[in-house]
Amino acid sequence: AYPDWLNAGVELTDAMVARGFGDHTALIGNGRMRTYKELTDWTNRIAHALVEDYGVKPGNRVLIRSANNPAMVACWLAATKAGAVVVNTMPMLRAGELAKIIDKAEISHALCDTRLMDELANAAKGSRFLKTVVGFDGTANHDAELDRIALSKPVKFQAVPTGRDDVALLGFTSGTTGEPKATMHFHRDILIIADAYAKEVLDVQPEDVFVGSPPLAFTFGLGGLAVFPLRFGASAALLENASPPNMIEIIQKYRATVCFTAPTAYRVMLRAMEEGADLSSLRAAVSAGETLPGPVYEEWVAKTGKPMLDGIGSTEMLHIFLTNRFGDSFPACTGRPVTGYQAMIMGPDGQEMPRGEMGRLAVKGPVGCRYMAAADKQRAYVHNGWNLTGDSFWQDEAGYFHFAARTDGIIVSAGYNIAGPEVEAALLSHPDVAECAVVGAPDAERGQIVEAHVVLAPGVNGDGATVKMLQDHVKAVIAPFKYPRSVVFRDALPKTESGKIQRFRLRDGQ
Ligand code: 3SK
Repeated sequence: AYPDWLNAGVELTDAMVARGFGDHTALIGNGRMRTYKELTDWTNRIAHALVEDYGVKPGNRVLIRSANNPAMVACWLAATKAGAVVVNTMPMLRAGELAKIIDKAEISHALCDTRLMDELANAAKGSRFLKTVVGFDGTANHDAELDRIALSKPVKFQAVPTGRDDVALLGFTSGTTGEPKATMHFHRDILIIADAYAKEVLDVQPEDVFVGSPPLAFTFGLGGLAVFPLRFGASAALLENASPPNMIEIIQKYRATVCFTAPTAYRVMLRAMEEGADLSSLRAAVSAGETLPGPVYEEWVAKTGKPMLDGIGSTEMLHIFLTNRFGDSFPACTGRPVTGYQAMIMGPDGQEMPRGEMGRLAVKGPVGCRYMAAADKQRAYVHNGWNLTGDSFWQDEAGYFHFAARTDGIIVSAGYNIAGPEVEAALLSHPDVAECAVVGAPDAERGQIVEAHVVLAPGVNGDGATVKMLQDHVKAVIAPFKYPRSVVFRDALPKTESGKIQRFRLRDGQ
């Protein structure tokens, strides 16, 4: 039960100071540690600046663009306290991708790490909605416009009295077509994910130190690296570049206890353990974002003596809803629903499938799935409160859920969801590409990689230099992580009689 009036930003800062965590470390990043009191004061000063100097009003949509650092968390919490609806975005996004989000979410204000300003400035040019772009300094220097103004403000701020069911956060998913779609999350939802998953499954304690790789812009990262630690008085170490070696360094330095990342990174960490990396401080290794292969789970258990907690969540449902647990986890198994959530395998008729049979995973839970301004999506993906996911699963006799396949053609590579059509559009914007089709190809390291099948324009040579040129082109047009790691040149693409590209043939290696 949550009170009618609730502000998630206040609950994660001022309320924690009131509960006695003021001197406890909240955030570590860019070489500095911030206590809960310092974080609270910082967010209150920024909130003053947003309201008084930049005219942020309750309900305004505020975009934040940054890598994972304490300043990004402070901006998110401050905007939330000011009653804004926040859209956190990844630093890799290019102007075209940002422009779509700005338009869809009707963003009025943007807070941007000054190091990432160029693409945002381009996206803002000519926008009907975005009129105020403010720079902050994501480094430890805190020497940009927003930082300077905030410094002149009081450390107390009367947060906007938001209702528990007021929208606080928009989570964007790329969807199958690459057209971004927003899902709406209430102030209450932000706390629910902590009070459900993080409490029940991780049993977070103030002594815990969290580390991980998912961007805060992805709700997996926002939950795992900000909401969960802050809700329970624990600490989060934030890394702008969360490569496995950097994560290992931080785990060793701060004796981190909880890690959130994808199997690709855990694989690299396992190899590093053979070279002497000390990961013994980790009590919880949470794996999500892509399927956890059984052998990776088994090797982790063998090397650490602890389970790896495989989970699945979604931006639509905000965070993890199916999970393995300490003392109740198995390889190649995603466990059972988090307490308060229900899951079932739905057949094409909308009815639950018998145990052992594969079907679409549907979930229902306290956070709900609400698409913004997309009634068609809501009708297609939410039936009687059940959110139809993009994954096929089967449930065993004991009630545990097992992943089978994606149902929607999304390519999941090293934890990133990539829509093939978006990569196709980027490739087709190059004059040397006549036709193309993009599919996911199996890959031992990344689970899947983006594979582009390309028919070149007449007279263009398909050699190594062309591959590199097309890869660079994609990286320049859309977020670089979406580039095709494999490019196959073809004389023609397989098509049906009516001219539809048969991507399944390409997936089958035909
Ligand atoms: O499993 C995922 O991909 C996911 C997505 C959003 C939020 C949380 C998770 C684990």
